[in-house]
Amino acid sequence: MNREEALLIVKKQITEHRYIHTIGVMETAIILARRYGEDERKAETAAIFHDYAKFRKKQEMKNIIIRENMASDLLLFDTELWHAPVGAYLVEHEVGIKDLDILNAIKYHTSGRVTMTLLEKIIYLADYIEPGRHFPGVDEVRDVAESDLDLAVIMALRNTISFLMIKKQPIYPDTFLTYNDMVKQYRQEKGGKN
Ligand code: DGI
Ligand code: FE
Ligand code: FE
Repeated sequence: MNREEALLIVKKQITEHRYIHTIGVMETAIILARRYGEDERKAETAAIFHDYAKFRKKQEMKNIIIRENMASDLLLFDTELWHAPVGAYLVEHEVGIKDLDILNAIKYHTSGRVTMTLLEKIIYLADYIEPGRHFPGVDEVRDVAESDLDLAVIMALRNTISFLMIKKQPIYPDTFLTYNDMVKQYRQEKGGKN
Protein backbone atom coordinates (compact mmCIF):
# COMPACT_ATOMS: atom_id res chain seq x y z
CA MET A 1 0.00 0.00 0.00
CA ASN A 2 1.47 3.36 -0.97
CA ARG A 3 1.02 6.69 0.79
CA GLU A 4 -1.90 7.83 -1.39
CA GLU A 5 -3.81 4.58 -0.85
CA ALA A 6 -3.25 4.76 2.90
CA LEU A 7 -4.36 8.40 3.06
CA LEU A 8 -7.51 7.60 1.06
CA ILE A 9 -8.44 4.86 3.53
CA VAL A 10 -7.94 7.06 6.59
CA LYS A 11 -9.67 10.09 5.01
CA LYS A 12 -12.95 8.14 5.03
CA GLN A 13 -12.65 7.55 8.79
CA ILE A 14 -11.96 11.05 10.08
CA THR A 15 -13.00 14.69 9.77
CA GLU A 16 -11.27 17.20 7.48
CA HIS A 17 -9.67 18.87 10.51
CA ARG A 18 -8.32 15.57 11.80
CA TYR A 19 -7.10 14.69 8.31
CA ILE A 20 -5.04 17.90 8.18
CA HIS A 21 -3.64 16.98 11.63
CA THR A 22 -2.81 13.51 10.26
CA ILE A 23 -0.85 14.99 7.34
CA GLY A 24 1.06 17.14 9.85
CA VAL A 25 1.85 14.10 11.99
CA MET A 26 2.98 12.19 8.90
CA GLU A 27 5.35 14.91 7.71
CA THR A 28 6.74 15.44 11.22
CA ALA A 29 7.18 11.69 11.83
CA ILE A 30 9.14 11.30 8.57
CA ILE A 31 11.46 14.16 9.54
CA LEU A 32 11.99 12.63 13.02
CA ALA A 33 12.58 9.17 11.50
CA ARG A 34 15.26 10.57 9.20
CA ARG A 35 16.84 12.50 12.06
CA TYR A 36 16.93 9.65 14.56
CA GLY A 37 17.49 6.68 12.21
CA GLU A 38 14.07 5.01 12.09
CA ASP A 39 12.48 3.41 9.01
CA GLU A 40 10.73 6.32 7.26
CA ARG A 41 8.07 4.13 5.66
CA LYS A 42 7.07 2.65 9.02
CA ALA A 43 6.90 6.13 10.53
CA GLU A 44 4.79 7.30 7.58
CA THR A 45 2.31 4.41 7.86
CA ALA A 46 2.00 4.59 11.66
CA ALA A 47 1.40 8.35 11.46
CA ILE A 48 -1.22 8.05 8.72
CA PHE A 49 -3.23 5.53 10.73
CA HIS A 50 -2.57 6.78 14.29
CA ASP A 51 -6.03 8.41 14.70
CA TYR A 52 -7.93 5.89 12.56
CA ALA A 53 -10.44 5.11 15.34
CA LYS A 54 -10.81 8.67 16.67
CA PHE A 55 -14.45 9.00 15.52
CA ARG A 56 -15.75 5.53 16.32
CA LYS A 57 -18.73 5.45 18.67
CA LYS A 58 -17.83 5.08 22.33
CA GLN A 59 -20.00 1.99 22.62
CA GLU A 60 -18.22 0.29 19.70
CA MET A 61 -14.80 1.09 21.23
CA LYS A 62 -15.93 -0.14 24.64
CA ASN A 63 -17.17 -3.41 23.12
CA ILE A 64 -13.84 -3.98 21.37
CA ILE A 65 -11.85 -3.21 24.54
CA ILE A 66 -13.89 -5.80 26.46
CA ARG A 67 -14.11 -8.43 23.72
CA GLU A 68 -10.40 -8.27 22.87
CA ASN A 69 -9.32 -8.27 26.52
CA MET A 70 -7.51 -4.96 26.25
CA ALA A 71 -6.29 -3.23 29.43
CA SER A 72 -9.50 -3.01 31.47
CA ASP A 73 -8.33 0.09 33.34
CA LEU A 74 -8.88 2.01 30.09
CA LEU A 75 -12.60 1.93 30.84
CA LEU A 76 -12.01 3.75 34.15
CA PHE A 77 -10.33 6.71 32.47
CA ASP A 78 -11.14 9.32 29.82
CA THR A 79 -12.77 7.92 26.68
CA GLU A 80 -10.21 9.96 24.69
CA LEU A 81 -7.68 7.25 25.55
CA TRP A 82 -9.64 4.51 23.81
CA HIS A 83 -9.03 5.38 20.16
CA ALA A 84 -5.33 4.46 20.43
CA PRO A 85 -5.57 0.73 21.34
CA VAL A 86 -8.86 0.32 19.44
CA GLY A 87 -7.22 2.03 16.45
CA ALA A 88 -4.34 -0.45 16.47
CA TYR A 89 -6.85 -3.31 16.53
CA LEU A 90 -8.98 -1.89 13.68
CA VAL A 91 -5.96 -1.00 11.55
CA GLU A 92 -4.87 -4.61 11.84
CA HIS A 93 -8.28 -6.17 11.21
CA GLU A 94 -9.95 -3.70 8.81
CA VAL A 95 -6.94 -2.34 6.92
CA GLY A 96 -4.81 -5.49 7.15
CA ILE A 97 -1.60 -3.97 8.50
CA LYS A 98 0.29 -6.69 10.37
CA ASP A 99 3.57 -4.95 11.23
CA LEU A 100 3.73 -5.09 15.04
CA ASP A 101 6.03 -2.07 15.29
CA ILE A 102 3.49 0.04 13.43
CA LEU A 103 0.55 -1.37 15.39
CA ASN A 104 2.28 -0.67 18.71
CA ALA A 105 3.11 2.89 17.68
CA ILE A 106 -0.63 3.40 17.08
CA LYS A 107 -1.62 1.54 20.25
CA TYR A 108 0.58 3.63 22.55
CA HIS A 109 0.38 7.01 20.81
CA THR A 110 -1.82 8.63 23.49
CA SER A 111 -0.44 7.27 26.78
CA GLY A 112 3.00 6.05 25.82
CA ARG A 113 4.22 2.94 27.65
CA VAL A 114 7.16 1.79 29.70
CA THR A 115 10.17 1.03 27.44
CA MET A 116 8.91 2.81 24.35
CA THR A 117 10.55 1.90 21.06
CA LEU A 118 12.11 4.52 18.78
CA LEU A 119 9.10 4.35 16.45
CA GLU A 120 6.66 4.74 19.37
CA LYS A 121 8.54 7.82 20.61
CA ILE A 122 8.53 9.32 17.11
CA ILE A 123 4.77 8.91 16.67
CA TYR A 124 4.04 10.13 20.21
CA LEU A 125 6.15 13.24 19.66
CA ALA A 126 5.01 13.91 16.08
CA ASP A 127 1.41 13.84 17.34
CA TYR A 128 2.33 16.47 19.93
CA ILE A 129 4.49 18.85 17.84
CA GLU A 130 3.00 18.68 14.32
CA PRO A 131 2.65 22.20 12.85
CA GLY A 132 -1.11 22.40 13.56
CA ARG A 133 -0.62 22.09 17.34
CA HIS A 134 -0.68 25.24 19.42
CA PHE A 135 -0.37 24.05 23.04
CA PRO A 136 1.42 26.34 25.52
CA GLY A 137 5.07 25.28 25.52
CA VAL A 138 4.95 23.38 22.24
CA ASP A 139 7.60 25.55 20.57
CA GLU A 140 10.09 24.66 23.28
CA VAL A 141 9.38 20.97 22.66
CA ARG A 142 9.81 21.53 18.88
CA ASP A 143 13.24 23.08 19.51
CA VAL A 144 14.40 20.21 21.72
CA ALA A 145 13.06 17.66 19.20
CA GLU A 146 15.72 18.90 16.78
CA SER A 147 18.49 17.42 18.90
CA ASP A 148 17.18 15.29 21.78
CA LEU A 149 14.26 12.95 21.07
CA ASP A 150 14.02 11.53 24.61
CA LEU A 151 14.04 14.92 26.30
CA ALA A 152 11.37 16.16 23.88
CA VAL A 153 9.17 13.14 24.70
CA ILE A 154 9.67 13.79 28.43
CA MET A 155 8.65 17.43 27.95
CA ALA A 156 5.54 16.44 25.95
CA LEU A 157 4.56 13.96 28.69
CA ARG A 158 5.18 16.58 31.38
CA ASN A 159 3.08 19.20 29.55
CA THR A 160 0.25 16.73 28.98
CA ILE A 161 0.25 15.60 32.62
CA SER A 162 0.32 19.20 33.93
CA PHE A 163 -2.43 20.23 31.51
CA LEU A 164 -4.65 17.38 32.70
CA MET A 165 -3.87 18.15 36.35
CA ILE A 166 -4.71 21.83 35.92
CA LYS A 167 -8.04 20.78 34.41
CA LYS A 168 -8.53 18.49 37.45
CA GLN A 169 -8.68 15.46 35.17
CA PRO A 170 -7.47 12.03 36.27
CA ILE A 171 -4.18 10.87 34.76
CA TYR A 172 -4.09 7.41 33.18
CA PRO A 173 -1.48 5.37 35.13
CA ASP A 174 0.47 4.39 31.99
CA THR A 175 1.05 8.06 31.23
CA PHE A 176 2.71 8.53 34.63
CA LEU A 177 4.60 5.24 34.32
CA THR A 178 5.89 6.29 30.90
CA TYR A 179 7.04 9.63 32.30
CA ASN A 180 8.85 7.95 35.21
CA ASP A 181 10.48 5.36 32.97
CA MET A 182 11.70 7.94 30.45
CA VAL A 183 13.04 10.27 33.15
CA LYS A 184 14.90 7.46 34.95
CA GLN A 185 16.50 6.27 31.73
CA TYR A 186 17.35 9.80 30.71
CA ARG A 187 19.09 10.50 34.01
CA GLN A 188 21.08 7.29 33.76
CA GLU A 189 22.13 7.87 30.16
CA LYS A 190 22.69 11.60 30.18
CA GLY A 191 24.09 12.06 33.67
CA GLY A 192 21.25 13.60 35.64
CA LYS A 193 20.34 16.50 33.40
CA ASN A 194 16.76 17.83 33.59
O1 DGI B 1 -5.91 12.12 19.23
P1 DGI B 1 -5.19 13.43 19.35
O2 DGI B 1 -6.10 14.55 19.79
O3 DGI B 1 -4.40 13.79 18.14
O4 DGI B 1 -4.09 13.29 20.52
P2 DGI B 1 -3.97 12.13 21.61
O5 DGI B 1 -4.16 10.80 21.01
O6 DGI B 1 -2.68 12.40 22.33
O7 DGI B 1 -5.21 12.35 22.58
C1 DGI B 1 -5.26 13.47 23.36
C2 DGI B 1 -6.42 13.37 24.30
O8 DGI B 1 -6.23 12.33 25.25
C3 DGI B 1 -6.53 14.65 25.09
O9 DGI B 1 -7.90 15.00 25.15
C4 DGI B 1 -6.03 14.34 26.44
C5 DGI B 1 -6.27 12.86 26.57
N1 DGI B 1 -5.23 12.19 27.37
C6 DGI B 1 -3.94 11.99 27.04
N2 DGI B 1 -3.28 11.39 28.04
C7 DGI B 1 -4.19 11.19 29.02
C8 DGI B 1 -5.43 11.70 28.58
N3 DGI B 1 -6.52 11.67 29.34
C9 DGI B 1 -6.42 11.13 30.56
N4 DGI B 1 -7.48 11.10 31.35
N5 DGI B 1 -5.27 10.63 31.06
C10 DGI B 1 -4.13 10.64 30.32
O10 DGI B 1 -3.10 10.17 30.79
FE1 FE C 1 -4.82 10.33 18.97
FE1 FE D 1 -3.36 12.61 16.71
